[in-house]
Amino acid sequence: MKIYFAGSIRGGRKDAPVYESLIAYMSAFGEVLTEHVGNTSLSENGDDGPDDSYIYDRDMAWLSACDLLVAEVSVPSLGVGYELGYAVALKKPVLCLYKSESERTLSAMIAGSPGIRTAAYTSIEEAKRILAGFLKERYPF
Ligand code: 6K6
Repeated sequence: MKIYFAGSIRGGRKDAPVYESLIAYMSAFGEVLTEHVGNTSLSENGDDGPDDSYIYDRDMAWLSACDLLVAEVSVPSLGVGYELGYAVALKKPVLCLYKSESERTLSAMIAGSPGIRTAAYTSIEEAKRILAGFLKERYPF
């Protein structure tokens, strides 16, 4: 199973440790194509990395190749929103996780999309349980 994980980079790296932990958990179920999203030493700017058109082309190729997309959307990100819309257009199964304590209300374009399953969580353990249910539903082991 090829899993595309989406999380904020230039939108802000506050939740990078959460992404890291979710990616480590999902790696037991399949291949996470976008492991770098959980790299806690990645800066918001990425000036020392590959250029933007290289990143876009590579990520779009991974998005086309993935079996499903999981996003953590507590920190709003333009890139994650773009990826979500693209994955829905490709009819990929999509799960969006967000922290229930978040002071923001999830965008209606995410919460209202019939192609996106959304789930709030209060702890990493709960997020992992939701993830396991979503992944096993599609790929029973
Ligand atoms: C490192 C630091 C900043 O930029 C980098 C290298 N950039 C990226 N590398 C890989 N994927 C990226 C990069 N920038 C954005 N993405 C994709 O968009 C990821 O798959 C994330 O899910 C999403 C984050 O978008 P922004 O708008 O928060 O950056």
